[in-house]
Amino acid sequence: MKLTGAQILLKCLEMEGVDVMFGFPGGAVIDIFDEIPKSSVEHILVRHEQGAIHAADGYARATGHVGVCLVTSGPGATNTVTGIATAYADSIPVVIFTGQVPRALIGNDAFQEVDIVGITRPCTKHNYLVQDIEDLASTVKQAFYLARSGRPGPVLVDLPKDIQQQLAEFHYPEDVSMRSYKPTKKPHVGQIRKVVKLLKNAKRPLIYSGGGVITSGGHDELTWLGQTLNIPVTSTLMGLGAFPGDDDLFLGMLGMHGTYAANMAVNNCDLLLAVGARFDDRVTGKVDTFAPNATIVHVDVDPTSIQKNVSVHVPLVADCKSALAALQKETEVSLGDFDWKASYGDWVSKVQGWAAEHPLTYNDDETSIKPQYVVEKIYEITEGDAIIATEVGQNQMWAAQFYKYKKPNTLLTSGGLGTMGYGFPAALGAQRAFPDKLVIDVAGDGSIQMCIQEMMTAVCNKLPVKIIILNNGYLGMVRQWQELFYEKNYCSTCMDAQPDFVKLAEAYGAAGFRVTEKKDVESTLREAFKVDKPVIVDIRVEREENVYPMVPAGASLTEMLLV
Ligand SMILES: Cc1ncc(C[n+]2csc(CCOP(=O)(O)OP(=O)(O)O)c2C)c(N)n1
Repeated sequence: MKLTGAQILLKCLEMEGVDVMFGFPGGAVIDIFDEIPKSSVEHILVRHEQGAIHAADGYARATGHVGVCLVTSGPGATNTVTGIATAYADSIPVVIFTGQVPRALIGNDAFQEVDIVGITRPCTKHNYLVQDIEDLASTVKQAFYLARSGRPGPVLVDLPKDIQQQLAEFHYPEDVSMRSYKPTKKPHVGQIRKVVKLLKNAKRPLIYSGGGVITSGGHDELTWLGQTLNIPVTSTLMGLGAFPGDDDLFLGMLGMHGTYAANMAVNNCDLLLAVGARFDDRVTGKVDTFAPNATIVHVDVDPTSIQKNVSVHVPLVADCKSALAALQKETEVSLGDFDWKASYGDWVSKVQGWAAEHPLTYNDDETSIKPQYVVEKIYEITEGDAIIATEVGQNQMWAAQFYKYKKPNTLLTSGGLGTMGYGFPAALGAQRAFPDKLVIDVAGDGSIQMCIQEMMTAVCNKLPVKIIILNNGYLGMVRQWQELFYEKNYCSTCMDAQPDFVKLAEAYGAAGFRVTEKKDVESTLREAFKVDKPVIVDIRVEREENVYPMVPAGASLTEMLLV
C-alpha cells in the first residue's frame, strides 16, 4: 500500500522508537501535523521554535537518545538556528525536521521560503533537502544514524510540502551504509599499550574528562580507571557527572572558573589523559602554558578534534567508552599486581593539599543571600539526585561549582555556545523524559526572560519544572567582566527593571515564590520542590557577587583570581 510522505515520515519515527517530538506547526508542515494524531508519536506544542529545539536537546542530554524537533518553513526554521548551533557546539544528537515550500517554488522567494539547508550547513553535523519521495525513508534513517553515531550532533532534514503529499511505497531500511562515513569505534591496540606504559612510568598523572565520556556512556569505565589506578580527575563543564562529584579524587572543573586544585594539577602533572574533551579556550587559558610538564594523551572519537588546539603526544581515535574499557583490560592483563596507590600516593596527597588550601568557597554572610549558598542548599535538599538545567552566566558557573553531580546526564547546560534561554526549555525536555524526577532550572534573571514563554508549554503539558532564579538584577557575568576589566563601566547590564516573576508565574497558571531573606531560602525551596506544577522561585541574591576562581581570558591557568 502506498503512503503519503507525511505518513512515511511518521512511520519512520515510529521505527526509530521516537515517542515524543517538540515543535510548532505552519503551512509547510500541516500535512505532517494532520497525521500526528494517527501515530504513536506524541507532539508537544511549544510557544516558540527556539523552545522546541532546546527541549529536544534537553531530552537528548537527559536520556542519551536522539531528540526530535518539527517546525515549519521560513521563520519556523530560522527560529531553531540558535538551538541547532547550541546542540552542535556540545555534540548533542537531535534531528530537526523543517517544512519547505513545494519543490517547484524553491528559489522563487516564495512565501516563507528560506534556504535552511544553506543557513544551517555550518552548524549541523549534516543536513538534507529531500528532493525525491523515494529517498525520504532512507534519508530519515541516515539522519538518525548520523545524529547518534561517531561524534553525535544535530542533523536537519528539510521536507518540501509536495513531497509530504506525494505517494510512495514505504520501506524502512534495516541498516545504513555510507561509504564516506565510517566512524572509528575501537581503539588501536598499539596506542592502548603505549598509554598503559605511560601510566606505569608516570609520577603525576591527571585525567581531564569531557562531554565525550557522557555521550559514549563511558562513565563506569572512567570511574574504574580513576578509582582503581588512584588518579585525580578534573572535568570540563560538559563532563560533569561522568566521575562521581563527591569522590575525594575529584577536583571539580578546570579552566576559567575551575578550582585551584584542578588548575594547579594541570600545571604540574607529568601525564595528562584527556578523554572526550577538546581543549576549549575556556579550559586551556593561554595555550602555550597549558600543561607545560605533561605528556598529553588525547582520546576522541572525532579525529579532527585531535591536534586542533594543542599538540598532543599520543592520539587515540576511538569512542571514549571503548577506549576506557580497553585501557582497563590492558592494565588488568599486563599490570594486574602493580601498586597504583603507592605509585601515585605522593602526587594525590599534593593535589588534595591544594584542594584543602583553596577549596571552592565564598564569603557567606547573614545579611544577604549569596547565590552559592542557594546552590548548596539545592544540593543538600535534593541529595544530588535531581536533574539540573542551567541558563548561562554566573548562575551556570555556580550551578557547576557548588552542586556535586554524581551521575551522568544530570547536568543540562549550554557549554560550547553559552546560549542564554537554553535551560528552561531543556529542562522541559528532560522532565518529559523523566516525569517522576525533580528537574530544576538554575537561572539568572536575564536568561530566564529569553524563553519564558515556554511556561505555558510547561503548565499545559504538566511538566512541573522548578525554576530557581538567582536574581541579582544584572546580566551578572557581563557585569563581573565590566567590574574586573572595564573599570566598572556597567553599560547595559543593569536589569533591575524586571517583571514581577511571582505574578508572571501565576499568570501562566504556575506557582510563584519570592525569597528576600537568607533564613527563608531552605524552607521555600523545600516547599517549592513539593509543588506538583511548574514553579518560579525568585531569590533576591547579593547583587554584585562574583564567580571565583577566575582565570582572566588569555591568561595562564595558574593566574587565578581567588576569593
Ligand atoms: C543569547 C545570548 N546573548 C548574550 C550572551 C552574553 N552573556 C553571557 S552571560 C550574560 C549575562 C547573563 O545574565 P543572567 O541571565 O542574569 O545571569 P547571571 O550572570 O546574572 O547569573 C550574557 C548577556 C549569551 N551568552 N547568550
